[in-house]
Amino acid sequence: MARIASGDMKERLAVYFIMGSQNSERPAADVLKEALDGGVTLFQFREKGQGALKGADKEALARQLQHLCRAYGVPFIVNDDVELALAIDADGVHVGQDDEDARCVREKIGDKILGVSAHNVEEAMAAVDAGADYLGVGPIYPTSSKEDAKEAQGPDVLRRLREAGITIPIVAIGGITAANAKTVVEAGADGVSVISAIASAPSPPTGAAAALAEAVRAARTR
Ligand code: TZP
Ligand code: MG
Repeated sequence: MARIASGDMKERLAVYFIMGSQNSERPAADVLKEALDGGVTLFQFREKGQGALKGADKEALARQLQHLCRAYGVPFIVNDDVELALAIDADGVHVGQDDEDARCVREKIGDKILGVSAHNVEEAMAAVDAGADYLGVGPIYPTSSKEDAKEAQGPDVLRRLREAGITIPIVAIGGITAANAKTVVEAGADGVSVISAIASAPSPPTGAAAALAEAVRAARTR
């Protein structure tokens, strides 16, 4: 297997849904299936925070959600947990600045997808050097889905990264909705990454996912 091509990665980032069992009162598999029906293009299993599953329970849920993603042909990315990603043969790993060093993760995962969170030009350049396939940039807007989230930066951070010559795929994160998706794509993001816009949408979240997909599609063709 070769590394994912940049153009394919950009396509995949259109609607990047992130979720763990802590993000919904409903079964995660139900929420994910309905979101996939709406057009989610990439999924990240992020099991962390209060009430998050651990050990065998975490792995069992990961396998269940991975199975669903496979049925839809949607890549399955694991947040932080390289060992879990390797154990279940996930499609990739996403790490933040405080997690395992991106270069070490790249060595361990070979050609799997590597996503790295970046908040500024310096972090973005280091992530590119370390072998990231995409950058997660945010929070763009205020968010209540991440306990230790930094201050919201606004869409200008995306513009600054592009102006500094960062050309790799970028997904915007933090407080993104169908209403502001156009703004972040126009500022330089290839797609949007969301937790609450889908996980906390009225049930079923199929329409919420479809609205995000439509907003990104429309913004890209402008
Ligand atoms: N990283 C930066 S903001 C964030 C993460 C994981 C949470 C995004 O959640 P929401 O609900 O889409 O604002
Ligand atoms: Mg992390």
